[in-house]
Amino acid sequence: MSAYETILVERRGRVALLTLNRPKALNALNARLMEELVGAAEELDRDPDTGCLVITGSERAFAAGADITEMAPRTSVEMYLRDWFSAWDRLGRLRTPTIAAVAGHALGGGCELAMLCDLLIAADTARFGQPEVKLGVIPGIGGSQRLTRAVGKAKAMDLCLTGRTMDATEAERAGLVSRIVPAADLLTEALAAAEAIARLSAPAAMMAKEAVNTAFETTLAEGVHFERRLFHSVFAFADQKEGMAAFVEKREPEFRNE
Ligand code: CO8
Repeated sequence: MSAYETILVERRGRVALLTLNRPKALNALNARLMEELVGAAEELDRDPDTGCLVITGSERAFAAGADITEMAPRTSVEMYLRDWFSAWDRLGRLRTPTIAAVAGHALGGGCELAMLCDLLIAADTARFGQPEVKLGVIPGIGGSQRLTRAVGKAKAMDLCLTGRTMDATEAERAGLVSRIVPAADLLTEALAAAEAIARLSAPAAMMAKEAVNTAFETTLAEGVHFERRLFHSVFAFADQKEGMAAFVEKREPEFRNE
């Protein structure tokens, strides 16, 4: 994999760890970082040896938002013509399960990046918010939509209109965060979760992800129908036979992703 300026990429077996690496700017998301992170994630996603991606930042900040210095002089027409920041949508289309491991600030685009991941594991130091309104703008990477789906209108309005932040406990209670762990254990816990996911049958894990994501895009009846059809199709996989045989034989399954 090529060398990057704004991220670090590390392989740990079937798990890939992507670390945002602009510590002096609290991992502010500039265009370079967006291109590198999305490009690296897509490359890993295409690799059948990748079973799970973990995206993390530093102890102080997961990411303090889009890079305000870079964004400030932009014009509306320039942003429209370049479809500014639409590359982030590609992260939401990855098929490999993704985990955001969040410590410190996850603000604006940082909160939106975390919400683009499938699981959000938060350190007890994490703080989430959509403070764009304080800068005279609004969320632009899906914050108003994904936050509202995650925590409901009452809290989403509160965060988007006041710009206040929520701590990890409030975020977990509200449904934004999957798990809270002590800050010192964040990476260990996130990597352990990633390794557990990466040991599963990859097609089954991908289908589970697809089924859950479909819940956000469709009616209940259509979603249940889609899930049922996926469920039926899973019985064509050798991994289904292996998984159930292993249960009956009281041993660990050996999935071959087929
Ligand atoms: N952009 C650029 N630089 C930043 C950012 C940022 N978002 N956040 C922090 N930095 C820089 C600071 O300028 C500072 O740099 P320097 O040392 O050179 O002065 C350095 O990081 C450290 O920051 P602070 O000194 O401010 O650290 P504090 O611990 O005092 O405060 C905070 C930390 C509270 C996180 C504070 O830095 C802050 O409020 N940051 C901005 C948070 C914010 O408003 N985020 C939202 C940005 S807008 C956005 O994300 C919109 C996304 C959608 C765009 C879609 C377009 C189509």
